[in-house]
Amino acid sequence: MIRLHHVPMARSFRILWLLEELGLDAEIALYSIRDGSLRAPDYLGRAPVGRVPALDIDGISIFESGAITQYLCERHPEAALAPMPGTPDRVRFLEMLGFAETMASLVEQLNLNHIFLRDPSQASPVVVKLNTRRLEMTLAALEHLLGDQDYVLPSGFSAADTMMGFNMLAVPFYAHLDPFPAVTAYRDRIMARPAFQRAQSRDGEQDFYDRPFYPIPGT
Ligand SMILES: N[C@@H](CCC(=O)N[C@@H](CS)C(=O)NCC(=O)O)C(=O)O
Repeated sequence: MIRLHHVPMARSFRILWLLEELGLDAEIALYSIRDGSLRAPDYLGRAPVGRVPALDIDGISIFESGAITQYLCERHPEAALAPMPGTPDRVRFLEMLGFAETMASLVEQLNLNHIFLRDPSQASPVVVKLNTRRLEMTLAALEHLLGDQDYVLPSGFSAADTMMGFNMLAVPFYAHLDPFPAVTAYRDRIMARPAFQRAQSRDGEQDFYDRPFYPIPGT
């Protein structure tokens, strides 16, 4: 049995969705970022810094969403969700796995400042502004990369999109998408995929965002 260690609306959604795209049955072990369960010794044995996702599969446990994504693509070459080494889209695919994390790490900084600080007055408006602007830069880059493509690779849907997909859920809490029409259309397109919708129906209730948008303090 495959088991996904998951927090609703977190990077583990990438894997939840990819498993659906691959038609793989998986059990979900649910955690919360707030209750300390990710720091339990048993969980740290799977994911050494207590983050999700981790995936139990084939008698091993894997952490890091990019590594899990590559492993699942290699395990299921028939699904053709990753261009193979030596094929034209391979470099772009690898870039996008990393770029999805560049974007997600900016969301993470904003989560820390806006949501997870115990004393919200400790949030730094300068750091929030800087990270928001850097996040907008990643959106501008994605807008340019997409151009008139449907997905991040010219050849069509791939596991680079399941990596980027979680970002499309989280980014709108901190950056407006209106200036980025290709990104907006991309977000609508991925959310319309049946596998995305099945993943969303299994995602669970998130317990951190409590409003639709978090502006830079003082703006
Ligand atoms: N680079 C890692 C990042 C994983 C990560 O930071 N996950 C967040 C949720 S989106 C987490 O588990 N945070 C818990 C914590 O920081 O305590 C990956 O892509 O798997």
